[in-house]
This record gives sequence, structure tokens and C-alpha cells, in this order.
Amino acid sequence: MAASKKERTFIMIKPDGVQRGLIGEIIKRFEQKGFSLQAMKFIQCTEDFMKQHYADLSSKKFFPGLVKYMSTGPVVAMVWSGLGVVKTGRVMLGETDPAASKPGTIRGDFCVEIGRNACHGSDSVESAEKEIKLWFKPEEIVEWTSCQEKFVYED
Ligand code: DAT
Ligand code: MG
Repeated sequence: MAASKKERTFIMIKPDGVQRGLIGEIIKRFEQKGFSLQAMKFIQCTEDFMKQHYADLSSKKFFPGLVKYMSTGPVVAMVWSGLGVVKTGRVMLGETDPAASKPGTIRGDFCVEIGRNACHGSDSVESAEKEIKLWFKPEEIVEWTSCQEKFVYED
């Protein structure tokens, strides 16, 4: 894939997604779409770390509950790459509120309440790069080329 087409996003399977056995399903959707996995870790984080991850939302009234919940169990943190992966990744996740998410999206297919929406996806290229830096050391990110690439992309 041409370097100009490459984009990265940070996708996380939240504690509810892990507990509900959705790890494979969520990874499968990104794999089958044609995006490439570049990094992945299974980890339980502290509330302080989740405060950093969600720093932009610190003034919201749901913030304390959000960061507390996010540290109650393990999550799967991932970097995925591909053409338009930030925007398309968000489409695949669905709306923040599962009730507004269309069937065919992860939140539309598997979730009911806003505070248990199973997954996180970066909302812009800038926040993706910020989140990737927060969650992964440079050496944890693998540069590789999938053999599918020449069939997923035009020249
Ligand atoms: P998203 O995860 O779609 O990017 P966000 O960044 O606005 O949404 O919020 C982060 C998470 O916070 C969201 O996935 C679930 C939780 N959240 C958002 N709005 C909420 C609300 N009104 N009540 C409870 N939790 C909320
Ligand atoms: Mg967000």
C-alpha cells in the first residue's frame, strides 16, 4: 500500500466486551474488513491511566464512573492500520449510544447501554496518534505487510 494511504487508529475492547466474549468477534471484523493489526496487548489498567486516556472528557459528569469502570477488568488494546481506518473504524463501532447504532455495527449488534458499549475507537487521526503513543512503546508496534494487501487495495 502506498505510504500516503496509510493511517493508524487505536481500537480497544473494553472490560464489558472482554467479559462478554467479544474479543474474537471484534478482531474478526477488523481483520475481515481488510485492515492490518500492528500492535495488541491484553491488559488491566489503573484508574489514573484511564484518566489520561479519557483526559478530553474530564469535565463530563460521567467521567468518574467511566474511568472507574474502565479499570475494573482487562481490556484489549490494539493498533490497526489501513486506508481511512480512523473514520471507517468508527463506522464499524457504531454510535456512542448503542440505542442509536445501526445493526451491522459492533455496538448496534451487541450492546444496549451507553456506558457498556464494548469498544473504543479514536475519533481523529490526531487523537489516534496521541492514544497510540499513550498505550504503546514504539518497539511494540510491528511494521509488516499482509499478503492480502494487493487484493484489498488498488495499485
Ligand atoms: P466514543 O466512545 O463513541 O468516542 P465519547 O468519546 O464521547 O464516545 O465517550 C467516551 C465513552 O464515555 C463512551 O464510549 C461511553 C462513555 N459515555 C459517553 N457519553 C456518556 C454518557 N452520556 N453517559 C455515560 N457514559 C457516557
Ligand atoms: Mg471518544
